[in-house]
Amino acid sequence: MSKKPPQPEGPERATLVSVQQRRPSSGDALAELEQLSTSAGYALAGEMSCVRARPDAATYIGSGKLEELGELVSASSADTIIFDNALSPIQQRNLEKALGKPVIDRTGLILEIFARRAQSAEGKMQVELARLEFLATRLVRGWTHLERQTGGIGVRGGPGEKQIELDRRMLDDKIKLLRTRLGKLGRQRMTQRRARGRTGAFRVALVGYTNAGKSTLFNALTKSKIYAADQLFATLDTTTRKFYLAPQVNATLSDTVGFIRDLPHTLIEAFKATLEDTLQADLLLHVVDASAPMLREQMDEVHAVLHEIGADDIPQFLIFNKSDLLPVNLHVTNDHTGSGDIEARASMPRFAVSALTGVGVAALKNALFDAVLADPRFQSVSPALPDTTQISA
Ligand SMILES: Nc1nc2c(ncn2[C@@H]2O[C@H](COP(=O)(O)OP(=O)(O)OP(=O)(O)O)[C@@H](O)[C@H]2O)c(=O)[nH]1
Ligand SMILES: [Mg+2]
Repeated sequence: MSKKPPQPEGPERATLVSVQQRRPSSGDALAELEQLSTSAGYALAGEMSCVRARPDAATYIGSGKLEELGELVSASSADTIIFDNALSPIQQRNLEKALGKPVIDRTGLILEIFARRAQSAEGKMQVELARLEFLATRLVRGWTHLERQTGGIGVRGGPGEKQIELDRRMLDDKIKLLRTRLGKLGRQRMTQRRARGRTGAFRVALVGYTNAGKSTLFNALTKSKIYAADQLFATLDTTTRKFYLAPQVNATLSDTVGFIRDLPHTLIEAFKATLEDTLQADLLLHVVDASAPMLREQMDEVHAVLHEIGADDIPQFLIFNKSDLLPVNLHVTNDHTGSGDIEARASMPRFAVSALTGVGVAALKNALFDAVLADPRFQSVSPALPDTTQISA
């Protein structure tokens, strides 16, 4: 029996692969994959991007590129290969066999990050549910991560049908159990939500692409110190705090998990309950990283997820954050509508802010106060401007 080679010190090294259907306009697909990989704790060991109109059924990239990738992997002594594209179980297996290393795809990578970041019991259960559901789709054709544990990579033939049946039953049972537990938590939250509803707070929720600066803005608005960092999915669990707008106004602000292109559907499903809870808001602050090259695509993605969870009819402010990174003469509110339902978005109030430096935050608070005044529940609130000395204190 061969001995396992000694584990290399430091983080696992990953070679990144991105396949585009058409010639890419920029290297942004790889840039985001880099961010995802480092957020999951990988060190980067080489990158490869290529154009392919149709994925190869067996290996996604085709034999010529696979050979090239093999050379790159051994030259850069990578431990893992990460694909930006969704791989079928058979493609993943063939690639692993050819490269002799674990291969993961974008969905697997995002699930890894979520698994690392989940803090609350509910968050952990949601991620586990998403992971098991993803795994269940991989049980087709007799290859699973479970097989890796029992048989190992490269063992000829898959596990017998009986084994697959057992694995599937085990997975199904676990999935059912998690769903029941999450359902119970959801009902508890519903009760809490009703209780909160009676208190009549004006509820504001932050939404946006991951890394847009939601948590930083949350801290700026509520004078809190929740975790904000230059990594994707720094926030997984929702945080809700009261925040000050004016003496008679009871307002709450919620920070939520960020969105990303091709967010695995199992994750949206798993997080739906928490998101739905948060998105019972009176107003959404859609935080956009105004300095992001893919800003339009990111905004479109957020609108798509909001639509999917049925939150696209909640009034929305567009917050163009990180204005400090933009050239001073660029007027952020011009040409920042995004594509898609432009008409709906054109009417959304928009603000340029820097959550980091505080520029524009007071103006945003004023607008929030106006939004509260426009709400029939707060008709008795005096329409004086909020106490700005309090705000900047
Ligand atoms: N220059 C600049 N950086 C900012 C600003 N706001 C946030 N950042 C930085 O952007 C990075 C991401 O900020 P977060 O607040 O964690 O972003 P988030 O939207 O909560 O991200 P996730 O929770 O990962 O989805 C951090 O490094 C922040 O310091 C800003 O106005 N200007
Ligand atoms: Mg955050």
